[in-house]
Amino acid sequence: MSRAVLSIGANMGDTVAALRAVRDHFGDRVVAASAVHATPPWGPVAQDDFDNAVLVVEAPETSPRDWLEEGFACERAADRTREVRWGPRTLDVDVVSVSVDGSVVVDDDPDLTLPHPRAHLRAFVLIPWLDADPDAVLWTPTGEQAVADLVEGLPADERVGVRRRDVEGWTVVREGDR
Ligand code: PH2
Ligand code: MG
Ligand code: MG
Repeated sequence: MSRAVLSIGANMGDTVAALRAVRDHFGDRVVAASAVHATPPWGPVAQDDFDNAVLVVEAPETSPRDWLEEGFACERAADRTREVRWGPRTLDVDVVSVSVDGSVVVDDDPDLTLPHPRAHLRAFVLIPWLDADPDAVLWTPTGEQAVADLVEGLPADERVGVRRRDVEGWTVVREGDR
């Protein structure tokens, strides 16, 4: 079984519709879904707040590359353009981590570095991920770390900036709830 943690985000156009389209695309492969969280833009570009969420998806045979390609297909369907690095976008689908048959995939491929090399630093990834899976663990170069501990270690101002939203028709599914 292949299992991927996807961080999805948008800050242009109908952001919730874009996130919903990703969820619909993965359909019953979605085994956990966080609430939508409003998050201040991280990075050097001044831009609107994002809506971010985390989906955990599972399928018997899907490779890490296939998960990424499906994310790109969702981005294309949302008319995603790549004009400015870290800039505004209609949809971003990032593969945070993949495990196959319970073993985490570690790969320094520059096209798909796994686990995502900056995930452990980003409140907009970690807080929604914890919402979807309270027992989540992230492999880092210094060892496995509970996502709960990584969230604890975030600067307080980054943590409080991430606000859980109550979005009509968006059901939160916690890992293990199914
Ligand atoms: N994505 C970026 C750059 N900055 N900030 C937030 N809050 N959420 C994002 O998804 C995000 C960002 C580039 O991928
Ligand atoms: Mg991104
Ligand atoms: Mg991306």
